[in-house]
Amino acid sequence: MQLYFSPLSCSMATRICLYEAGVEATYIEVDPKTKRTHEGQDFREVHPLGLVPALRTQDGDVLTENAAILQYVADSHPRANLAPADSRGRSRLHQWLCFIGTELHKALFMPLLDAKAPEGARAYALEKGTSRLDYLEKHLTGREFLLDRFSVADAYLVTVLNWCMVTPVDLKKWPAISAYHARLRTRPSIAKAFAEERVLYEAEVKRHKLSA
Ligand SMILES: N[C@@H](CCC(=O)N[C@@H](CS)C(=O)NCC(=O)O)C(=O)O
Repeated sequence: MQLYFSPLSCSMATRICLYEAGVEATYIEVDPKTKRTHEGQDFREVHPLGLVPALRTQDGDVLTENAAILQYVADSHPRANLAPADSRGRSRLHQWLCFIGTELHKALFMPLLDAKAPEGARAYALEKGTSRLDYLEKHLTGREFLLDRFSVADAYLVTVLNWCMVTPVDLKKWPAISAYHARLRTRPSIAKAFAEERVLYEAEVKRHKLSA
């Protein structure tokens, strides 16, 4: 398997799940500005939108979209128990993957992370995001994970919550989310993925500064 990723972006959720499942994979870094890999390949030849993650599976198929890739990793490694097997549990998983992808990742964090977003878009995202975080806070109160056990949705959520470090979303206002985030960051697969990608992220920032 080959995972196209950019450091500390949403693709880190897939790396976490591959570590959880003990899968040997090749990690191909994509520069989010140039859309090129270190080998100089134009990533848009792999995914025309230039969005990570993209996963090339063993049979050569390219899968895109976090929700699809994460469930593919879970389904192809059932022993890792990263997704419920029953249809009711799977629907709940799907519910949380959609919530994270649409309400948090895209609606809340993307305008905050995008240097080109107008100020009004950031204020709007922050204001709307409050009710989403309140909702998540209520759900996580008294719970260890989003579902009954660790799942691919937790890998996605912790990845997205990391972006609070570089945006005005202050998790102190949501103690259950804050505690969940701090707890999950100590999970070995997550700590390893974060430490590795942080080094790559710092190198990426340096590269961008030099080329500016
Ligand atoms: N709907 C896509 C969104 C993926 C996405 O937004 N990826 C970001 C990184 S977190 C990206 O590649 N951004 C680069 C860009 O917007 O050009 C998914 O869920 O996989």
